[in-house]
Amino acid sequence: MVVKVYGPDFASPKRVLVCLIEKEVEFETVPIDILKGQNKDPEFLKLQPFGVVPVIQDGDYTLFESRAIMRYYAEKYKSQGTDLLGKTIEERGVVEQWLEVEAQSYHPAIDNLVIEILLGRKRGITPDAKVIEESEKKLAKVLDIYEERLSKSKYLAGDFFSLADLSHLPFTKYLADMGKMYLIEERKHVKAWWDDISNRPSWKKVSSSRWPLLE
Ligand SMILES: N[C@@H](CCC(=O)N[C@@H](CS)C(=O)NCC(=O)O)C(=O)O
Repeated sequence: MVVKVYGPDFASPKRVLVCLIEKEVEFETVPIDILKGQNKDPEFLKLQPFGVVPVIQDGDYTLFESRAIMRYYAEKYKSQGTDLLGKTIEERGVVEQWLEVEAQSYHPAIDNLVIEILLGRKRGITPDAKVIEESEKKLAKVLDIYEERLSKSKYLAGDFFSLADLSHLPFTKYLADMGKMYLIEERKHVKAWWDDISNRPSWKKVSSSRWPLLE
């Protein structure tokens, strides 16, 4: 059964695409243009009641929330492709810890910048300088902690690439689109980590696809 991934051109679905490629799971994509409001169509809302992408369909199994989908496939195909969860329950715990850090601390700060700068530009709204400044400060604080962590291990959860690293890929790419890559580059270990994970063939393949926010 080929997995269907809805909304491939947006950042959150890209987490899922990278995960499926790493796990060597066959998939097809279903375009959903959120800029045209297709994510609020009644048919789409039957699959994803919150009206956001991604959602996957795997036969008659439907799942939404990008990180939940990644966890599902990383577990379902544990011994196929890249092991993204760690070998022991302790390693798994650390993967989960950094996945939560990404979701609760890293992502919200970048998301605010994306809303103000990229979406604002797209919609012709002047960005709120105060929100930008505060979000950037929050992100810098998180990255200082990453710098410390990555001075001790190659990847966030240890010496293996995991879902915790993968989950950072799509939104960190937005920093480049916003001219804010210095936040990564001025931290030696964070930069080495980013250079490593962003050069994985899975991410290169996914990130070279269409990127509608900047059209
Ligand atoms: N927590 C959700 C967030 C999904 C999300 O916000 N997706 C964005 C695209 S990256 C979206 O569909 N936005 C449309 C909207 O907010 O109307 C996940 O990780 O799946």
